[in-house]
Amino acid sequence: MAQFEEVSQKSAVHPKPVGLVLQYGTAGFRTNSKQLDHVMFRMGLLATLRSKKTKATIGVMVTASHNPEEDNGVKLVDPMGEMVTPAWEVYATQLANAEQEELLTALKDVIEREAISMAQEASVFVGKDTRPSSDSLSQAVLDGVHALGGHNYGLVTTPQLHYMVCCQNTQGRYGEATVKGYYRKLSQAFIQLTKNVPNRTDDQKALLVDGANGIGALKVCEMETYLKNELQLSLFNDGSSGKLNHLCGADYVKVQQRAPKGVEMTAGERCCSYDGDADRIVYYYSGSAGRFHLLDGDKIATLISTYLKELLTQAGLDLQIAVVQTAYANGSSTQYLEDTMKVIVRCTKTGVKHLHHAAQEFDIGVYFEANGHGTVLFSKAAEEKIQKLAQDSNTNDERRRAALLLQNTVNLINQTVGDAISDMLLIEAVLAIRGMTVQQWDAIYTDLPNRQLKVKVADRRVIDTTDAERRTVSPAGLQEAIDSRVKKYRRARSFVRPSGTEDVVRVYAEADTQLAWQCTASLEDLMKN
Ligand code: 16G
Ligand code: ZN
Repeated sequence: MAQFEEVSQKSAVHPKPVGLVLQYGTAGFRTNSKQLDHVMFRMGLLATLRSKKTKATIGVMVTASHNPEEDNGVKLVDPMGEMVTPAWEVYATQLANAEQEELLTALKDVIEREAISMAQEASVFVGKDTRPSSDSLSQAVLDGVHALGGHNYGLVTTPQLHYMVCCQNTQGRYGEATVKGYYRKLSQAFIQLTKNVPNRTDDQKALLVDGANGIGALKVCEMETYLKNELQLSLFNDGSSGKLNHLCGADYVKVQQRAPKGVEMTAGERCCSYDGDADRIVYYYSGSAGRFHLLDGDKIATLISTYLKELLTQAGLDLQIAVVQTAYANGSSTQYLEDTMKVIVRCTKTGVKHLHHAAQEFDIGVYFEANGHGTVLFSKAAEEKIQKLAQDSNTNDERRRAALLLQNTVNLINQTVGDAISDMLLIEAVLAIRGMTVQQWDAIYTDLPNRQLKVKVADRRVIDTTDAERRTVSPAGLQEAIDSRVKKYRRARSFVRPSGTEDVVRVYAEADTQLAWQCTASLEDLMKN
């Protein structure tokens, strides 16, 4: 077939280095950008097949998120804007690792197994971040997609791409499948939410943003005019001079627990950091004694779920709300959510797809990783109930007001995936509506001191975990060794897990004193030996 001949010819332009083996990991393929040209081309092919199979638009995002600028990566986005289904992750790995002469066989194998009709049309949306390598790599994806109906969005944040794929496949019901449509929908919802808040001062509207020198910085600038001064942003690390993710960005701030380079913050000012593709956000401020205070994904989940629960009560809506976390969630946050707020808490394995999936089981599922990636999912039934009440002119004012706030909140949230810009607007709206300062938000509960580090080992795959990565089952004796260390400290908890994105083992510990430091150090020694 002519199609396959074209694949053969074009794949020769994107040859695979012999013997190179890569894995479709937690967030797609991710490694040094020099190794990725053939992977991009092949992911263009696979996205086209996925599109034919689902008869829907599929997304391909070229980014390595918070990784160093030299790296790059690629992930596929399914029709509703979610991560590609696991069976196709396996195909992705097979296709990426097929040697040059095996590529056609591997491709035909997918076509046969999935019974794909090659006559079906395909549509693929491609997005990229601001890395120097993203231009040529996204071109390689497009070569794979070639004439089969690909649409190139150019520079977008990861969540913008997810959003547009979802809009396209729901015939506009979720919104318009353009970047402008995204700005309009979110900004309108934000303005609706904040317009009735009395006496918002300029101070309350002010927010410092660290753009990690990435795509989020460009996009939040584009959005600003739509916000009509309801939010006054001061942007740092906007990409004009600094290097992507270098000493800045959400991952740096969360892991180092310190302010990013280049942000001029004064005591008490609200600040936030995005990561390199703007799907994560963390907040922070500097306390009176210059102490750094971090408000991570757990604090964000708590703020949002408290707000939603309060509105549900005011609206008299009986909807079940749950918070989904991972092993990295600070023990204090879990305790507060379960004991004080009395919401259901679930713990899943690390990686957005696991949290997203678990959150779908509830009327309202708030999910956040401690690293700042998260969003809120509303079931169809929940959305309908909210909408119905918001439009019901027979209901009393308080209930109606709460329902309208809920309705605009739904519109402000990017339900396809965690989104730094959407999360930022939601947090700003919640703080405004509840009249809270960042310090009051921080004081909802106190984080247990914690620390995470990474350890290089000979083969990280020998570590196998269970119970949402909170315990190890192999190698034998490891869990016992961890237990014996942890029991020396109060309110202590610790775990180790192999990273899904780097060749390292991650070690986490928390305890009610800074002794968490000693605990991780001792585990580090253990892992090295
Ligand atoms: C990826 C995941 C993130 C997870 C991180 C863990 C997505 C979109 N991103 O960045 O959710 O926290 O990997 O990395 O799923 P690790 O396995 O190296 O610790
Ligand atoms: Zn990211």
